Amino acid sequence: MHKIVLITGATSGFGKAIAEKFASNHWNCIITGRRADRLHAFADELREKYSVRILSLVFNVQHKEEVRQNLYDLPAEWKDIDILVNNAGLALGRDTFEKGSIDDWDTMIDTNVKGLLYVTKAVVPYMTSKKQGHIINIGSVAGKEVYEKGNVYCATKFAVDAISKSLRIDLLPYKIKVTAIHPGSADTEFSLVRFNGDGDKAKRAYEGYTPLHARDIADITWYCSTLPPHVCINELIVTCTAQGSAVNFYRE
Ligand code: NDP
Ligand code: 8X3
Repeated sequence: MHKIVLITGATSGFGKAIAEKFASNHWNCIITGRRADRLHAFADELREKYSVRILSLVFNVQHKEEVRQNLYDLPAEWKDIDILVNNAGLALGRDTFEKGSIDDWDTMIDTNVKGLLYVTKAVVPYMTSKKQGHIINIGSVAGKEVYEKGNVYCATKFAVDAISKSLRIDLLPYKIKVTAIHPGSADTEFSLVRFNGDGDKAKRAYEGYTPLHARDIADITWYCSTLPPHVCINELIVTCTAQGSAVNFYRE
């Protein structure tokens, strides 16, 4: 019987690579995102390449009603979710606090914190009912150390860290694993989004060193997901070799 993984934010970057990793290992996948064309095309590609079943759900994690409509009461064949990967998220801007945009703050908090909570609240009942499951939250080194001009993005990722720790405790009676993966700089669409589509600025973020690739995070997620039932990686910080903290890089 194929296992089921639900991955939020699978239209690009980590989420897309994680979906491909699980599909290539014969897992059925529920993939989500807002960009419908990309999501459905990716679903077709995975079905074609790996002969697995894919459910693609287009919704915005910021809106609890959309989350409710899409994830509560899933079709019977999709209810048995083994793993939830809370990956959808973003940074907007890199400004000092006094120059920051309140709208950007709202979007980051509504996506990275409230969106993760809404999705988790919808999916946890499928896991508690069978006393089994695994929730993997994608945090960040920004949730471990604050850095200059990181303010609200860092705060949202500190929240992901706190939610992961407290979920792990609350869900102990249900034998549900909770893992937080905290990546450093990775070359995805993340910087393009952060710098509002400015490709030059985004490129500069990765200049002079080899950043993490999305497939590195997919491999690590896969490793965390395939350990024996009694083993749970609580949290894991991973950077590229050229990054030594949230802000220290060796650029050549
Ligand atoms: P990408 O921009 O490549 O991917 C982000 C994904 O999140 C997209 O699939 C996007 O889909 C989805 N998403 C964003 N907002 C929403 C929303 N409101 N509703 C639904 N889906 C949404 O970036 P990454 O792959 O790098 O980012 C994935 C996660 O990793 C994020 O949580 C990010 O904070 C974290 N991270 C990234 C690092 C990096 O350097 N790249 C390092 C550490 C952590 P769509 O736009 O179609 O909705
Ligand atoms: C993304 C990595 O260093 O831009 O979470 O905060 S960083």
